[in-house]
Amino acid sequence: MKFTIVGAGAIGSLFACILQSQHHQVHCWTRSRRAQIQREFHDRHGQLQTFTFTNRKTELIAQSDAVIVCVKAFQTAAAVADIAPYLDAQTPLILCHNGIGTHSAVMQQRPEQPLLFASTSQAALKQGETLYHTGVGPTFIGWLSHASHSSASHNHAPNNLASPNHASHTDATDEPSVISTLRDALNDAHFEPDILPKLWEKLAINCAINPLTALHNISNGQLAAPLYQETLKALCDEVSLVATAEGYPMAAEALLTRVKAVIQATAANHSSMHQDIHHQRRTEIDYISGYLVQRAYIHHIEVPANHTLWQAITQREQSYV
Ligand code: KPL
Repeated sequence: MKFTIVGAGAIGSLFACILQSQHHQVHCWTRSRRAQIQREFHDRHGQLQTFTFTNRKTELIAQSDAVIVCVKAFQTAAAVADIAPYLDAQTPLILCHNGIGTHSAVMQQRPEQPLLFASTSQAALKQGETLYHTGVGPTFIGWLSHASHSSASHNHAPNNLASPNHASHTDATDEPSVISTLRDALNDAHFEPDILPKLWEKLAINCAINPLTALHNISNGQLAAPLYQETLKALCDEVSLVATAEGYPMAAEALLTRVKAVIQATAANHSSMHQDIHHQRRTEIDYISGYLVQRAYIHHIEVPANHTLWQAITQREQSYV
């Protein structure tokens, strides 16, 4: 298949290398104006392979069978606007980032576009042109909603952070052909007609791990220390309440167990928010803890643990942005 990958950060580069290694045609669309980009890819078995991708060819967007947008949540709407003039209206557009809340702006721009979301637990570290595949985990891909459904009932949240609904033009159980390609390529990828519970599960993990590791300048594994257990429990209790109010019931204990499993499985890693704060970059906090707080507000649910972390990370960002 022919893919365009928008954004060649860690996850975008990982998808690009994996797909090209499986003989798919991969074209990248990055902010860099270079005609080609290169990655020295260290796979999970320590093998090194060099990949070269054509960059920013408008005709290759038009010819793509699928476009995967792997930029940060706050860059997603602008990235879609950038490629929109060249995008065929039938091409599946797959968003992939941490957090929830970009769909409204994208759907407003592209109301007819088949729109999906990929929530991945794959992990990668990019240092310059070198890419390390640092963790494996499942990827869940499913339909996102369309504007005709999303705005009326839920659009009280500022910044287009309304809760998504399902696609109006497509039967949600329809599995696009790109999914079977991604399933083969990514090894542990699954089609989820109802992607929202998966996004909330990942949101819980990110609400728990990302801000705490960033604030305390620690690896994911260091969150297993007794010092953090009370806060992790409070964060999971709050996410469980809000997810349930949103219509995605989640037991708080199950979420906490899942968070602890991810802390163990990714013990040596530094979370994406830790890396963003470390490099004084903007974080995805508004789409993680911020999104949780916005939805909690709609449902009149108190979320003090998440609110505190949202504010703390926002203040940290403002100290350098
Ligand atoms: O998704 C992640 C991130 O760093 O953004 C986790 C799961 C916390 C792994 O580090």
